[in-house]
Amino acid sequence: MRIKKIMIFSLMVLALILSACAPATTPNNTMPMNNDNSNMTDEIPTPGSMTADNPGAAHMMEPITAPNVLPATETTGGQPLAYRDENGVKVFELTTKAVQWPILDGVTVTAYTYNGTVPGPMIRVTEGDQVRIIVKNELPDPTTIHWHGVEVPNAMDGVPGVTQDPIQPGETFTYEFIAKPAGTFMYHSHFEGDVQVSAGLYAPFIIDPKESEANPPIVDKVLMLSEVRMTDGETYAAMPMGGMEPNYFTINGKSFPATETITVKKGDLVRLRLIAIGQFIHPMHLHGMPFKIVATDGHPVPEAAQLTKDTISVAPGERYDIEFVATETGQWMLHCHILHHTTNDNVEPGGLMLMINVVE
Ligand SMILES: [Cu+2]
Repeated sequence: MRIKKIMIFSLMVLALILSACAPATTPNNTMPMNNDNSNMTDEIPTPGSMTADNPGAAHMMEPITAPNVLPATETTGGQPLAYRDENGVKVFELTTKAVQWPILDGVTVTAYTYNGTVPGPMIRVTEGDQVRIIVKNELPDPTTIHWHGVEVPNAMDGVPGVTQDPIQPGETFTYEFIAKPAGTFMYHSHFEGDVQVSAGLYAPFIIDPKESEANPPIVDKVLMLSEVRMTDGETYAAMPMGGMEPNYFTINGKSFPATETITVKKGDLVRLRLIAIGQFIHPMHLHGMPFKIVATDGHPVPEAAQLTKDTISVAPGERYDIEFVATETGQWMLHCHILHHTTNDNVEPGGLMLMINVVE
């Protein structure tokens, strides 16, 4: 009898709850959100959305341009940058400039670059080195450099309007700091980063440990992942929130089949330092052999915590060092598993793919 009363009471409560919820779920609901999306958009703009009355967004829509953009004189980005020694300080020189950068046979983008390549040249030093980087800005726009993940003094952090004034066109700025800790890092523009980074202002910054590694890899490659939009011969920064979808996807500034083929010997320990610098996440999948994640964002993963995987999602700003022993000969593909990212202007194969060629 008592159970029956509880059941009746419960049903009444349930009926009350359902009646209270009903107006929000009936098709007769007249809330403007359901009836008129355009009004809703006018009244409450989505943060970061592009509207005609959002002048701050205008730069996103414009093609990447600069006066007198010359064809690139180098063909490969991310190559080690030479330095000079000044009283024990390693001095590097960077010039920001626009070039015509081929990403593929017959496809050339207008790129903002460090020293004329995409990615810019690799700065590779040893933990504890004093480094000085002299940056000359030859772009038509101001810029700054952020040393992503490197533990620099605040004044060297490269945030315009916070830690420094922007480097104006024609100006030079000098960064100086002690390189630490060891690991896979990068440098990139921090001025209108949504445009300038997408346009090519990014490069690897590798800090080797002071003590030599117990089991160093035979092959050690940096792979920087990005995207770009090309329409009607004009280059645009890809803007995922602004309807500016990318149609080309690059590894070290090249789209497959122009990406590098990495040739290794059977038995070699291979380290790939994956860096996502665009505005999209890329789940990178290796055929044939699993790998271990040996470092995340530059920091070593203790051996007991190293996951064994064959696909690793690299989100914008992240770095993963992965290692595998090339146990099987053949052409093994490494590619993004968002399969639209393995196309060139919607044609497969392309984009974020490369071959690892394991030979005897
Ligand atoms: Cu992808």
